[in-house]
Amino acid sequence: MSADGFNSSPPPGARADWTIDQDWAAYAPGEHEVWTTLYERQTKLLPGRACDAFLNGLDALDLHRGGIPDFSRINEELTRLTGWSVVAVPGLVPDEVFFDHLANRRFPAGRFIRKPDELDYLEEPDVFHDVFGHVPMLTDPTFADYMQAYGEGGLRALGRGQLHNLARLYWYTVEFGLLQTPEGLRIYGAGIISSRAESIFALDDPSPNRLGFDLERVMRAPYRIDDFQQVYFVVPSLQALLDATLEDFGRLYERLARLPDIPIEAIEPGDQVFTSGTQAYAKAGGRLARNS
Ligand code: HBI
Ligand code: FE
Repeated sequence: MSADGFNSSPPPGARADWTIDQDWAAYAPGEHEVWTTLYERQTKLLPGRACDAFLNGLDALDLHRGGIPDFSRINEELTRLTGWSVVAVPGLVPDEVFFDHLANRRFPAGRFIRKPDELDYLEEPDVFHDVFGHVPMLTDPTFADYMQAYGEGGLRALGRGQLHNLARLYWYTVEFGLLQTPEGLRIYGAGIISSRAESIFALDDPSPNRLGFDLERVMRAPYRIDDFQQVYFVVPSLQALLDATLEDFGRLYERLARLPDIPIEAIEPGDQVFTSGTQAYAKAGGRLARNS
């Protein structure tokens, strides 16, 4: 345990909590162009696909100024709305650092942006995935409370060695969650919203299952990090997401320890089924099939 209470020491140039200065003036014109290309692609596509909380957040934060946003400018409005702020980090940070930031209403966003030849897919979350994908939802008070509760839960889960269950909750909500609305299913998950192809696939493609959100069910579902999801979980409202964090996670983890994972493409008898998917995309080899 290092002096500041975290197990792993930060990379050179980063502070003890792994944050760095965004140094907005240091971005090259080409990096701002990548942001603008991605931003314009997604904002053409997302009306009618992204949920209202996301679209309202995009407007409230005025992200269309062109180019990579200056976090200090975003934070003036974001902090006024929900007390959240965006902090710059070099990339993925250790779990306990990540959860500590979320528990304190700080969203760690990668400072770097992908290269022009990586527009469609990248390994690690960059500033477009983090700030375009995640931050607009943090202007919604209910979702803002959910993300802080998730951070607090993450710190507790770390203490109990239960992180893998909680990582699935994050994955199937914050990253790849769908929301039920009177107009149909809408996206709130950042991993979908920041991806042109998955913004289409997640709502329109007959391949994936779309199932009703249930906390225990989600925590038993493995996930894919390298390709489109084979299942998406649908919440009836953002409030339902926040309400789920009020459950007694200790008893939930005890139940989960005795229950096997549910295969990623499976539909269980108790599932609320919005789409019983063909799994054709996954059967055809996924991303490889798409590019071939
Ligand atoms: N670090 N910067 C950053 N961004 C993430 O999304 C992130 C992370 N560290 C850990 C992590 N996510 C996951 O382990 C959690 O989502 C569970
Ligand atoms: Fe993310």
